[in-house]
Amino acid sequence: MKIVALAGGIGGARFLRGLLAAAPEAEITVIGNTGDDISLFGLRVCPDLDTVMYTLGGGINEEQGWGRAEETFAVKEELAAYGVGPGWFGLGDRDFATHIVRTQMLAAGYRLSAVTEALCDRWRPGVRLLPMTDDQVETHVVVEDEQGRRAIHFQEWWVRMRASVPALSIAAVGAAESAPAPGVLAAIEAADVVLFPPSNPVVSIGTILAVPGIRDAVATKTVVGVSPIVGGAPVRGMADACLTAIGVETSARAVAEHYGLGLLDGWLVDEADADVRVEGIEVRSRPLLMRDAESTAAIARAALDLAVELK
Ligand code: GDP
Ligand code: FO1
Ligand code: CA
Repeated sequence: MKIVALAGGIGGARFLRGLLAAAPEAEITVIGNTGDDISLFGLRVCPDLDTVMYTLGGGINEEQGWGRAEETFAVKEELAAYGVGPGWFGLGDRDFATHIVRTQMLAAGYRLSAVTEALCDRWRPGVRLLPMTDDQVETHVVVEDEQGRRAIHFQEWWVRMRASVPALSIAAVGAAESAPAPGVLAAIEAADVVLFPPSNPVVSIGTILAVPGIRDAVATKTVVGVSPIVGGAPVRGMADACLTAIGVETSARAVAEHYGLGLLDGWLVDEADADVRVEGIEVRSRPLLMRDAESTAAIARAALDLAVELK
């Protein structure tokens, strides 16, 4: 069985670990969000690709959900001693090595997809990990505070401000002019089913779908999604602030309606949302908290079973 999954960071990565356990024989291609990518200290950082790579490759900081296990911060401290920021983005020493390798390869002319493949040669994530595009796409957020109205990088809004200032709008800058990375459309075409893990519907899945060609390709497939919203709130993070910015209510039903009939065939919601109905979409309720390996594999199994049933 060939499975394509779109994925953001933590929610996507944890679901994928469950999917690998639930379907060890499957050929899984992951299309990763690169809208969160940022250049810091001259280095290209790809948080969502790295979160998937480290999580599936056994190098993730499990408690935090991002960054490396057994991390140290000597470089960050030395930069701070020079007064060189930003200090609000926590890059660790081990993680820095990934960004150095990536930046060096990009500077040598390799595309991000080739760089990601090279990094995965070390981490062996057990899936084929493709960036959504090799072109630069960056999510920016328009905010207004005492400094006036301005657009800032998504990471500044999310990590530095903790989304404490409302997003007036969210834009995937460069998305409209981008093209899917090599292999992306072919993988979708060849897929038996497409899964949406419980990733952020706006800045993870939404950004991937904004790359021209990807939404249309996905729409031709049997697609099953897992709700990141449980009982009217995100399980973790501030996805509610992103949904509010695009005028979508923070509920499992509203997210399914936002993806829409043309895209989604099946939708898994938590048992807390068992009463959710969405016209034209097959909704099933299951415990959706990824507490451990077993509960996460059960969620992935349920998503896959529903997709095969709807095919
Ligand atoms: P990010 O890029 O690190 O923000 O990660 P993703 O976009 O892949 O996923 C973020 C989403 O995962 C958040 O909106 C959370 O609500 C959701 N999430 C995290 N843990 C769980 C869980 O155990 N169950 C469900 N259903 N959603 C989860
Ligand atoms: N998230 C934080 O909340 N604080 C950080 O300092 C931080 C650093 C960081 C470094 C590398 C990386 O790959 C991810 C990192 N993240 C950090 C997570 C991440 O940037 C965000 O949670 C996601 O991009 C939001 O989707
Ligand atoms: Ca992300």
